Amino acid sequence: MKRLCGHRLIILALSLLTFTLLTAEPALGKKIFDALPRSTDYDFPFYMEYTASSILPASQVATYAPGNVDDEDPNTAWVEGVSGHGLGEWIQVEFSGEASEVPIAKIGLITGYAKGDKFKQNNRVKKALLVFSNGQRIALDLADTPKMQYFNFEPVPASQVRLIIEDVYPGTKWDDTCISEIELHVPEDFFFKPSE
Ligand SMILES: [Ca+2]
Repeated sequence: MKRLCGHRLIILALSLLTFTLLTAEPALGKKIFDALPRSTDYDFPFYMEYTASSILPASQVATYAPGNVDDEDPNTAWVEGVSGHGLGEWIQVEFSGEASEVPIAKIGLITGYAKGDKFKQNNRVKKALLVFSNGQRIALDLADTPKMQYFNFEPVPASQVRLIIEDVYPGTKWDDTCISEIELHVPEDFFFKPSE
């Protein structure tokens, strides 16, 4: 499902985002939503769509779709759906609409299924590779924690960002690799411009 990021949604989400930013580490860059225009004079349709190479079938109590990484709820997660650790499986986000290419300067990740005991019971990502639409690659080493982890880098202009699972911390109960949240940030001085 595409997530529409028009200004009306942005205003509604502003208080939540502000709280998130205040409680996070001092930010280099700002979340993509905070960079969107908030004027009511124009619409600025901008879409982010998460897809994945595989998805664990839904259980009776939860779904494991890729969009779960973008709901600001650490209790929901994308879970890969192949047998084994899921090495090589990926989740990606694609931008479209009025701004189809965005400079990404920072990524925040909550690895694993950050819902109580499920964190240790399932695999957490230990090493990941980011592959941007311009071909640039950035390797990430993740700590084994259910807290948000941030990675800063020189801004990469991208219409798509793919995160590939390269290594995991094995779960005690299940062999499924999970990611609960992904945040993407643009440079501090970046602001989307409305179309003419
Ligand atoms: Ca989530």
